[in-house]
Amino acid sequence: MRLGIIGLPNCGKTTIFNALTGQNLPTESFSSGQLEVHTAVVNVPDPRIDFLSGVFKPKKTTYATITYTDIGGLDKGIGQGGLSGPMRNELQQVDGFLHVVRAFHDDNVPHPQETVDPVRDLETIDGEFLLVDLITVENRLARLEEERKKGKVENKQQNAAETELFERLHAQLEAEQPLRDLDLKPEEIKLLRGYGLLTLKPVLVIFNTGDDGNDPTANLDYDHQATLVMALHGALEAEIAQLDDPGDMAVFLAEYNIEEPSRARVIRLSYELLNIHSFFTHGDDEVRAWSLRKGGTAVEAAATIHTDLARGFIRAEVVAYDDFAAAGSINEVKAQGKMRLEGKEYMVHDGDMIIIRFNV
Ligand SMILES: Nc1nc2c(ncn2[C@@H]2O[C@H](COP(=O)(O)OP(=O)(O)OP(=O)(O)O)[C@@H](O)[C@H]2O)c(=O)[nH]1
Ligand SMILES: [Mg+2]
Repeated sequence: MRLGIIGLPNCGKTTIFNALTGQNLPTESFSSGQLEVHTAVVNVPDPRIDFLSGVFKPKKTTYATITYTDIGGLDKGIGQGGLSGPMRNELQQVDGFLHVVRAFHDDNVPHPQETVDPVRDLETIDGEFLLVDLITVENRLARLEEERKKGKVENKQQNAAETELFERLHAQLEAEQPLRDLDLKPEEIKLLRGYGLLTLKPVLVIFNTGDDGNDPTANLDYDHQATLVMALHGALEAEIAQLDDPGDMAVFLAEYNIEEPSRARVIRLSYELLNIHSFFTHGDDEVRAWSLRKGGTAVEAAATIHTDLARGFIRAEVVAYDDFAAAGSINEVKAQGKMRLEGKEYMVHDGDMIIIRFNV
């Protein structure tokens, strides 16, 4: 799963990308207005995997991952036809957004709108995305109508259903509300997948407060579905990410009175935002966390590991992580009768330890 880091010029996207990924990309204070993309994969920290790795002592330990893409070059005006093809591609391909909003004051860092105003900036990008989606929806409606007029409609029912759906989207966008606030049915979401609608994607809003003592999330009126909000100190977090030595890190955190770096929290919220959770596989070779959509079944879990496992699925042997951690070993868990045999349709829970029995 991939999250795109977006925001107005100079809000701190690359700084936060560095903080999340431990990279050290330059963050000069200038904005070329050109599309510039950087991608990195990060491990999702999970103490349960650390514990399992300690027990099984595998050759390899693999965490779940999230990919972050720093998408530079967005600015006011893209909704008025200013969105380039390559930029559109980048935005459409991600599974969700990390929307960085500048909330720090620093006279050395120019602001494209002159003043620092987080709520205005948040609404600026939101407004641009609404416009981009509006154009997409209007184009589709026009196409549907054209097909009807020309009598080219192969499936009248489908044309009518799609027209009804796109009219609903249109009304929502005209009311300046994001599409993710509509309660769409799974089949409608599936139908819309190919259109790359931006306001349908989940968003984690991150206010970059710098060293300012304010908390812009305190009185924020921003209530949307599939939307999370947090604040962090961008530059500070990027510095922390450059410290390899745990001792240095402890000193640094104490000096700035920070309990825990925000990195882990951002990654955790990213994971939550994407509506996925983890199941585990274990063995002498590898202890591994896998991501699965919430509500996913045992056979989907099998398919995540390998298509052969799904094709030849016989059953899943499942142990809840908490039961395992309490028992301390697989033998003890079995003795306690806490290993379950489950079929294809079993709904996987977060932290399930799974062995797939299969035959191909
Ligand atoms: N004072 C302060 N400056 C910051 C903070 N975070 C970022 N900056 C500065 O803001 C400027 C822009 O930061 P970037 O991370 O490059 O911002 P960006 O959004 O990637 O910018 P573009 O890619 O050019 O749109 C740099 O000079 C950073 O050093 C912060 O927390 N406090
Ligand atoms: Mg940048």
